[in-house]
Amino acid sequence: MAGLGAQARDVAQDFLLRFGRSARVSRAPGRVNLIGEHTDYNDGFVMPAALDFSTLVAAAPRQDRTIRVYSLFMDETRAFDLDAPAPSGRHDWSDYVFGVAAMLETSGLRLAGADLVVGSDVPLGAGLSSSAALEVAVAHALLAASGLPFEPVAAARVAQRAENDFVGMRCGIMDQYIAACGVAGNALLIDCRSLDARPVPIAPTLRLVIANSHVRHQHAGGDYNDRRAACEEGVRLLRPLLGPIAALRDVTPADLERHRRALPDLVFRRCRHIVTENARVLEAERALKAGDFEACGAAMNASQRSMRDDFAITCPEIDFLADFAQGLAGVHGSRMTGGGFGGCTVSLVEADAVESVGRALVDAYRLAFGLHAEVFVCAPSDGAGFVDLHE
Ligand code: GAF
Repeated sequence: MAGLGAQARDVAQDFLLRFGRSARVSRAPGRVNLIGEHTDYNDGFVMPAALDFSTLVAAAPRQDRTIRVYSLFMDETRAFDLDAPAPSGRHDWSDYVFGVAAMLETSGLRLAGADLVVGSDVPLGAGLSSSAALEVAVAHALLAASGLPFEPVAAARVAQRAENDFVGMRCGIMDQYIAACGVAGNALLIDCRSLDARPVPIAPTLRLVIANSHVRHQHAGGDYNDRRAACEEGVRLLRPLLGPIAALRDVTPADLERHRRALPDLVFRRCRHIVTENARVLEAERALKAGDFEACGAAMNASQRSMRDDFAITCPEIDFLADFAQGLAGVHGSRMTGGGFGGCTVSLVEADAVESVGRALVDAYRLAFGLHAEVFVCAPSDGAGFVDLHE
């Protein structure tokens, strides 16, 4: 992988050749979630880290109100008129760009037109949040081109709205939040209700090892929204029994067990994943801060079982990678990361075991499925900002 400065110079150089003037380069990272899956849209807790893979957007203002964007990956250009915005996306990669422009405008800001060139090394469709990285990098670039300040939490909310209302994916706030607010060397414990966050240092002796199953996740296609609907159904059925609860965040595991018979079994199990996962996120934070890596790993392993058995968002390839990693020396815990139905696992690994763990995962996965698992180590990075072209 080329360094960030070199990648940014490539994107800026393409911009110069294509549009005949110079540009500044904005960046936003993909993410890996250590624990807390599908809890974000239930007002709960999550603990992601920003990746050192990122999306870069070279941008400069135009005199009119057109947004013109070229994607290096797609080798395509698209344009959008800020004065005649489409109400929703058209199932195109540019939806993530124009959705953000449209939502920045509906939030009351007036944008300048801009030319953009987009490049990225965030793996696509791997559950590492390439779409949030694009949205937040575009928000940063468009605000800068308009001379407006980038306020990270507000930008994350706008980017989430772009995905909910323009793209049509009912995601929570986690991915956009960590892309905007990540802190190098740390995971973030995010309270998705208050939108407060606190850094959780990743000890220097630990590594976050990601294994890409290369099974593509399909959650834009409806499974994700189905899980969300089951959680909402649980809240609707529990409200008469528990009083004015707003979300599953307000339900304890004991509450849920007490009223188990008031819920269809499937809804009960979906809700059980969420209420127990919230508790596991807080336990994992406590354990990481106390240096109790065994306990953090145990919470991750329990999360994997809950995603498999109660929330039903894993798949055989992912279950294999997580189970296999859990049995290896030097691995504290392992689980699927992200929305589900494929994608990647994340393992908490002792630094000196990283190489043997990576090799063992690749070999075992090839033997079991005939597939190559790409394994990489994540260095938790900062959230969105400009890239210094001289770095
Ligand atoms: C996807 C969504 F975009 C997030 O909001 C979150 O719900 C995640 O799946 C599951 O934890 O990445």
